[in-house]
Amino acid sequence: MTEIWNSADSDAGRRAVLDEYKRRADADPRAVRLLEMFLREPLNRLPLTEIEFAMDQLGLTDEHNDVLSDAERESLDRDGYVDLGPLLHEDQLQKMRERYDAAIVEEGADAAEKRGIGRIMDTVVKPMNRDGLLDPIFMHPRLLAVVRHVLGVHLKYIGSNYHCAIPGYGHQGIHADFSWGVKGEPQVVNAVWLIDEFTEENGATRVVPGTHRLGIHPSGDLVNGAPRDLNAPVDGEVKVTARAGSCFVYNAHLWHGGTQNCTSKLRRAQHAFFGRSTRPSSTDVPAVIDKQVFERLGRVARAILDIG
Ligand SMILES: O=C(O)CCC(=O)C(=O)O
Repeated sequence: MTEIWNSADSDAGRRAVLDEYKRRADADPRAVRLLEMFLREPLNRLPLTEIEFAMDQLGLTDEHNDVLSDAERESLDRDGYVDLGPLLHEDQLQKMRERYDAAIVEEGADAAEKRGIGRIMDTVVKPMNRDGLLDPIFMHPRLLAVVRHVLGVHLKYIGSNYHCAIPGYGHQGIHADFSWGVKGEPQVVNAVWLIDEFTEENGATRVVPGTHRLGIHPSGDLVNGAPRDLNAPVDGEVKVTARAGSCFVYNAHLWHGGTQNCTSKLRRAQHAFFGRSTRPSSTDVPAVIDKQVFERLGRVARAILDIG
């Protein structure tokens, strides 16, 4: 997939290489299916004028808007991520913690827990967001300003999940979230909302500044001629430590991963994912959105979710 994606700069070029690959006897049907999904006709559900309207309402039409500072844009371009600082108040955070803890109990530990990480998929479009408590997770203008800087105005929400490192767990191998094609223009931007403070000890995310510019996925990288040990520390990696309520946002080409929570408390985080309007979503939003959530959303929120 990576080879085909990187074989051309345009989708037309990639389609031509994919057509050739499909004729091969050893073509991998899963790879073909995934690439075809990506390279099909534009997959935006709403006309692009809706997201243009939303960006205008949020003051984000102009790339040089004042929702982000020049220093933040520079740090994003240079390092591949930016910490936007605390954007949620303590009372919001306390309500969110209670909401997530209750949802984990309701969904059941078996369904939610994966190797010591409590997870709930699609949080912001589920009934748990009927009152809008989680709306800032996908709608905060500062977060959307970062997404807009990386992807342009034609962006959309593609998924969200709650991610809670349980005491003793949380370590992940170093990875990039766009598993193929980390060369060229990014297709995805991800945000991590700190529902609890991230410290050196409690499983803060590690990132390797600047790796979004390497064009190499860590799983395809060699160290002294041998495949990289994805579980080992990477030269130059830093932990993103920050106050509860902060949001850090990264280009999905950036190398990063969760670290072990060495405290006796939960490390709660909420992730939100964004892609280009015309590309496929990880979540089929119209299929999973709760009717009451949908009904209370206005035109700007619906444009970001790309649902009408
Ligand atoms: O929450 C974190 O610390 C990072 C999680 C992550 O990178 C992932 O689940 O892919």
